[in-house]
Amino acid sequence: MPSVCNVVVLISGSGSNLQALIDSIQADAETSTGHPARIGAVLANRADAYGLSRAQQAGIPTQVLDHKQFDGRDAFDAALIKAIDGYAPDLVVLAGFMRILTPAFVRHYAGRLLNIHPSLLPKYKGLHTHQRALEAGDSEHGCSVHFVTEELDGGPLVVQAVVPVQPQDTPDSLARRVHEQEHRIYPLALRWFAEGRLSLTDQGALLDGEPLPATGHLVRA
Ligand code: NHR
Ligand code: GAR
Repeated sequence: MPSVCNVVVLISGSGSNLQALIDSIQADAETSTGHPARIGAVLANRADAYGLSRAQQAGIPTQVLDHKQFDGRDAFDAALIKAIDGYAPDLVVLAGFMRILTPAFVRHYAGRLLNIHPSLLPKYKGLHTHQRALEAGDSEHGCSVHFVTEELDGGPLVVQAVVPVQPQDTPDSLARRVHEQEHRIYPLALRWFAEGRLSLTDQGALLDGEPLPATGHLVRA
């Protein structure tokens, strides 16, 4: 890892996870060593993504690539790679990015592409995770940070936060509590990667050279 890990963040919407990453980096700005990461750019596939305003507020360059302007996923992902590589990132972070990425894209960023997903993977890959956890009557739900591989929401887990489900929970109330945990574990994973402590190998995800458990590092709300 270079002395500062340069990060490009991809978003589609509100960007509250982006904000948590920005805040965690800024909180360290005044310490003697500073934070090991900087966000070099934020890219969105929607011009109306509120996270673009958050980035601009923090003085971070932004760029929009509207997937609807491209003829298919291969063309969109090729343009996305070109735009991202213009910022020479050491790490690419998906923070509520809602487009499935092609195998060519995922391979290009192998080992330096992270996602946060609102469930305790491998449960509830895909969408509407909070509703599905409630419908299944689960007593615990949560969120996961994982390395992105070609298998959708199936890459090696880095960290999970477990959130107890309460009897009165609705998808919205549960989502709120899961979000609080997302804002805790994504900065943690970013710090580990930027410090050079977290890597992806043929043996899966390693922290400090040791294999992480299949669940990733576990934290509880
Ligand atoms: N790409 C690959 N190859 N692998 C992963 O693990 C990925 C990925 C792209 C995004 C985030 C993921 C999530 O955390 C993610 C992981 C979007 C969809 C989806 O169905 C599914 C999973 C995720 C993100 N997207 C629709 C599509 O057709 C569009 C939905 C919309 O625009 O609202 O791409 O959950
Ligand atoms: C987060 O809950 C994230 O886990 C989820 O979208 C939300 C984005 O919130 N990601 C996915 O569902 C990916 N398919 P944010 O824009 O406020 O960070």
